[in-house]
Amino acid sequence: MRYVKHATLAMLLMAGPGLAETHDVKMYNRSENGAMIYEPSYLRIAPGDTVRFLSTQPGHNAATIDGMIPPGAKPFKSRINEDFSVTLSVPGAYGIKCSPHYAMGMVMLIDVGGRMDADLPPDLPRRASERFRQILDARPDA
Ligand SMILES: [Cu+2]
Repeated sequence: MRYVKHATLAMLLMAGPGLAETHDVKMYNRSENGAMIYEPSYLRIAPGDTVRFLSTQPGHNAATIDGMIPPGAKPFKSRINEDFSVTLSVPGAYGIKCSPHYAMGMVMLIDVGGRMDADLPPDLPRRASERFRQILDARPDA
């Protein structure tokens, strides 16, 4: 009986909003890691966490890439030069692009809920595909 009570409390705590985190992503024309780049370019977060895209340098946005969000997840697209927050609850891999700099390879990957192997669609711009491969290879447990 006592165990059940504690398990219920633990479940309530895990489901509560108090433990959800916010992760900042800065959008740069140039950082020490390259040009047209999200910092960081890879995030692993828990379902229900929020990602906040910061317009650190002007000219960028954050939008989901068609075919690179999990089934049931909602696409989003922020406005250029806008700080934008989105809460991601559906587990899976989210490919994010900067609309004006997609062809220049300004993309990032958000893994919600654990290690997900992102399938790269075959029709990505070449430089976006290259950066995704770098991101995938550089993951902590790649
Ligand atoms: Cu950009």
